[in-house]
Amino acid sequence: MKNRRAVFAALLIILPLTGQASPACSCCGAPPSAATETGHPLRGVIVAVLPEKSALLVKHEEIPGVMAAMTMLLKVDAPTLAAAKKDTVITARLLKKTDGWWLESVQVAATP
Ligand SMILES: [Cu+2]
Repeated sequence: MKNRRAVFAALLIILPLTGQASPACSCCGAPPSAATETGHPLRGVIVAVLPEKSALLVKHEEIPGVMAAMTMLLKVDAPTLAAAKKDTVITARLLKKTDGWWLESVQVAATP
């Protein structure tokens, strides 16, 4: 039953992928704390704007208790996406939703 084994192997590969269809951080597998309801303050730089994913690639600073500094995809709403520009330093609220990590209240940060 070589064929059956191949199908099983394929499922093993596909299932974890569909389980995180949204681009959550690999290091952020920890269950969200109650604090994620209101989100965590985030500061970072927009590395890329990805309209096809409704997301921004953001290089963010450490968020204590949530995740280390990293570059990751963060979903945003359409107006935020339209206004976003590469290389902009932003502050925002980071929220864990069922479909992944979102940024809300995105604002251009004052750069020193
Ligand atoms: Cu992250």
